[in-house]
Amino acid sequence: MLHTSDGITFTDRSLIPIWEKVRAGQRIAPEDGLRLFESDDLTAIGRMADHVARQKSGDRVYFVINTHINPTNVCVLNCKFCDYVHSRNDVGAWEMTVEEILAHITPEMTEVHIVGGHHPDWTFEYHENYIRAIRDAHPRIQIKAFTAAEIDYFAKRWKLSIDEILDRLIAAGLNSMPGGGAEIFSKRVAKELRYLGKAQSDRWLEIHAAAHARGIPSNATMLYGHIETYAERVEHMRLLREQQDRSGGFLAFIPLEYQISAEKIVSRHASALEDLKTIAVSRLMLDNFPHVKAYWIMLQEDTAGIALNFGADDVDGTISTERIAHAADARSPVGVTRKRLVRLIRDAGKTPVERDALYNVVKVYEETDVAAVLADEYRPVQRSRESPRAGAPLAKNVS
Ligand code: V47
Repeated sequence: MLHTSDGITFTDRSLIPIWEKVRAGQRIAPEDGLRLFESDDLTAIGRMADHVARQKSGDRVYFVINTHINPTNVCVLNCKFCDYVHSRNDVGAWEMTVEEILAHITPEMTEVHIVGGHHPDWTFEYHENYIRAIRDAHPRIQIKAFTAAEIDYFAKRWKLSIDEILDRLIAAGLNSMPGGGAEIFSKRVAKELRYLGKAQSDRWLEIHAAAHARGIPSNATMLYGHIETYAERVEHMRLLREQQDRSGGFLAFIPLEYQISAEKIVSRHASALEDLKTIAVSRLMLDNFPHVKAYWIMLQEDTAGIALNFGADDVDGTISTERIAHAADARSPVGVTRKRLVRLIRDAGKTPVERDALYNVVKVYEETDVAAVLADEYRPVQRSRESPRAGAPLAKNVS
């Protein structure tokens, strides 16, 4: 039997009290989050999440012209879900020089996202140096670098405090931090998937809080679609929501769909329905997060497009050369063009908005701009006078 409540038709009437809270702008409880995950009424859950996303962002969906740089894949860890890591002497291990890192950046980019392995021999000064080199070469680009897991590793490896690490990185040019390394905040899962050696929830949250206290905003991720339970996903969101109440610096939440790694923790990817539900429940649980990202690299573009009507208001960016998901089973391209993202957002019935790493608006794409982009006639405003660096991206974007 169908039940209609203020514009939403429910097949699962147990969701109506949750909708009443959402409509009234009240916070939903962890039990509500669990109820949503356990329900099959995906359409109603999506409509509720879209209501929240529209309240926060209207019909805007954000994207950024960016690149992901992974300076090294040498890593002391051996997480079961990760195919990216290598030992130093493995075939396929890489270690970029500062010049190689700089060669990935073009003047049109407003964000550079940097995440790497926990390299045992790279000194903290080396990391500091390439951040400073990027800042010197590209004074206006926003540098989003180092997960809390990497910062924790620098602290342990080089016996530095979190405060000193953050202060030195900020002095070198850091603007914000990515949300990786959180995985699922659960000791049980950490043990089974061999990431107990990485910053666990308290430490991960402490590092983000320290960044927020310095005016450095950050993101938060959640790796799902492996052995975690719905209750563990909800607990992960609860911890993030409470941290956001305390420190307030999270910009976006990004659910990361597990890409099948060599160890095949599960044999199939999460279904598109599961992806959409996860996006929608995050939007409903994380009432104090400004944005939820549909990360097209891991969701695939089709699902990411649908997610824009299930609570997501961001698709990340052009990315240029993604390597972490593509070390595993990612079926998406390694990067895409502005045109492709504008089309993805427009096809979802939303307004594309180009942003920088801090969500400052670079450009709202009105109808005429969308038409120009799709006709290959759009010319972006040159943001700076920096001359292009030598070298080319490692792989071509898909247009
Ligand atoms: O920390 C590793 C995860 C993360 C796999 O903050 C995997 O804007 C799925 O954090 N399947 C890196 N995930 C990516 C990341 C990220 C991406 C986009 C935007 C932002 C942001 C952050 O990827 C790692 C780890 O949690 N990961 N292996 C895998 N097989």
